Amino acid sequence: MKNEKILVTGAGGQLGSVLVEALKNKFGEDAVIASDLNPIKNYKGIYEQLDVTNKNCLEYIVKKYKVTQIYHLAAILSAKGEQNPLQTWDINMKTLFNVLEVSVAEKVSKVFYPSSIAVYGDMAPKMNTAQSDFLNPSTVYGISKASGENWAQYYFLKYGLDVRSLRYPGVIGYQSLPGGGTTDYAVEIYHKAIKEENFECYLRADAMLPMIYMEDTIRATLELMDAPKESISVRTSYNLQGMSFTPEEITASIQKYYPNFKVTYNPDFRQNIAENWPSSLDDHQARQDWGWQPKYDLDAMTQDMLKHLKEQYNLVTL
Ligand code: AKB
Repeated sequence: MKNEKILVTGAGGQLGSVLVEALKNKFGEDAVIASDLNPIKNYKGIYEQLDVTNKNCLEYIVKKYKVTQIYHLAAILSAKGEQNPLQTWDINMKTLFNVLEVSVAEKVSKVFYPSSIAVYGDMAPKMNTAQSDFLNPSTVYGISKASGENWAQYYFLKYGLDVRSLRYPGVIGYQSLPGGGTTDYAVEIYHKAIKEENFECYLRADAMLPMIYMEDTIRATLELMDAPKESISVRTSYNLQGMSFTPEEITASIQKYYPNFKVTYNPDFRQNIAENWPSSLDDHQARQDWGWQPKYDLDAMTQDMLKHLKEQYNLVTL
């Protein structure tokens, strides 16, 4: 294995905080530079405070560590993004352009750029939405991701920059809390169940969305980044499906362990966002090109989430 130096932006976030640990396990402590806008509480390892909208700072860090790979996770997500659309566009695009430009200039060998199911809108079929289905995103986050994917492809075609990307569904994990997304309810609901509190869901009971367990998410990301360059046929972003469920179905899955757990429904603006997203994705291209195969379905995820959250909350394990 070549001597990699891997910069992760947004390393304090829901996915970043888990990904940096996986990268450290794979490449070694000294190979990973975690960066975030804010200090990461209790982080052990190399850390740099970094505002990725500042190109000079990014360039300084890339040069300082002779960075060979960047995982660019810093972004404003779907629900939070709607509070200030122009600022969201600005931040999401500026950070991406800085990463792409600095990567070309400093000969970074691989870049990971997360996209999202939010790239789809009401013109795409709901079920088994295909890789190539029409993209008419309804949120500024979705617009920035749809544009970002195409810019990623542009930098690959024009400069040969090896940018790879996944369209993440809602990510669910016990290790960290999400922030600002439409799919966040599917993490919060487990915490409420464990604490034996009721949960008020901001989506409708039947709002089916594609989701994925954290362990599968991390594995998919590393498998994509490990795949031989020749096998990557999609240079915009790969559809990635883990599982699909509604709030009603995740509740039923939790109630197998917590029969008294109660959920009420009070849909807000996030329901409109969810309505424009696919219910499930066709990810055969990822399966075909680099062997993608999810391991967790809803019940397997519930069992694992509850087991780990119980440990975190110091309760008796399942
Ligand atoms: C969000 O809800 O905004 C994200 C996503 C699906 O990209 N979790």
